[in-house]
Amino acid sequence: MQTSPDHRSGYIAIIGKPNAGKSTLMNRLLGSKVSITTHKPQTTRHQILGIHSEEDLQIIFLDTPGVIDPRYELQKAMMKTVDRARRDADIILLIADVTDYEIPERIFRMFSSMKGKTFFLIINKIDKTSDQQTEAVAKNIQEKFDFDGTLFVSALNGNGLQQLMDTIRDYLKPGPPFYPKDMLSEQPIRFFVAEMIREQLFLLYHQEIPYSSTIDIVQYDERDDLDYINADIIVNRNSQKGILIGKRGKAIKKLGESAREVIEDFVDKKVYLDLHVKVRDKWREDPGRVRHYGY
Ligand SMILES: Nc1nc2c(ncn2[C@@H]2O[C@H](COP(=O)(O)OP(=O)(O)OP(=O)(O)O)[C@@H](O)[C@H]2O)c(=O)[nH]1
Ligand SMILES: [Mg+2]
Repeated sequence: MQTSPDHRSGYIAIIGKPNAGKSTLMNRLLGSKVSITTHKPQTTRHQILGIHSEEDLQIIFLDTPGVIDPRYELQKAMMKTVDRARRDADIILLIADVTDYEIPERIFRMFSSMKGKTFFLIINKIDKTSDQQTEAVAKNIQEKFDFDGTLFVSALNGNGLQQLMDTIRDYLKPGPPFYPKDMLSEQPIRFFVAEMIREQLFLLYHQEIPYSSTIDIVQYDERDDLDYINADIIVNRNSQKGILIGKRGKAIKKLGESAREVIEDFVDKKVYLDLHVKVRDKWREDPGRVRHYGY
């Protein structure tokens, strides 16, 4: 592909605490829902690529899991993902929720050396508080890092996002497009389907259930009349199986129905979703299993 010498491109990592609104922000900047979002922390577990292309530029966003001190293997893999995105990025957006702005020690350590990278502070959720409070929070965080700039946004209602896009454009360096211009993300359909099931699982179940589960797409058949999807819900302990299924299968039926609706919307086709619960004892503590399930 011939590209003009004026073409610009760059990788933009979106990093911050769980629930800061990283995935919501990326989706909103792209104008498409690429990354799942819920009100629960630690929704994102992978690096989710979101590609924004124009004729003479390409911005590759890297949405990342929220930064935490990892307690088990799955969380360790999630933190490796954040670190990889940080290394790969040209520009880093540190996202801070204006109502929950304490910066954990781990983030300080991560950004102690930022040579050659552009670093922006993004204060998110400004719809939730006063300008005065927002300014105070920004000042507090600015004292701790050397930012190239600070922007105030609401990923939810879109305030400040045009300015953020313009700022990113200004900082892009000359470079080729790394992906075809009509591409929005890189993972295959089955990845997004697993994520959509996991999103519904996060929304419908409580306490440790979302954090103990992962989705394994066993079969994905694109048939003429519908897509047939066979997926396993993997849980960490035997006692969680009953909770997932619920009394007379009510809970899993509800999960299946809501996930199917979201998937049908995504593939724009009828879907048959076959869900089964499997116990894989302590899978999230086991490096081999964590890798096996795609983390
Ligand atoms: N009021 C308000 N809520 C927001 C805003 N941005 C995100 N949220 C909400 O914050 C919650 C978390 O959003 P996510 O985008 O999933 O957050 P995240 O940083 O990706 O979280 P993890 O993937 O868990 O690390 C959701 O309920 C969003 O609707 C905002 O600008 N204003
Ligand atoms: Mg997220």
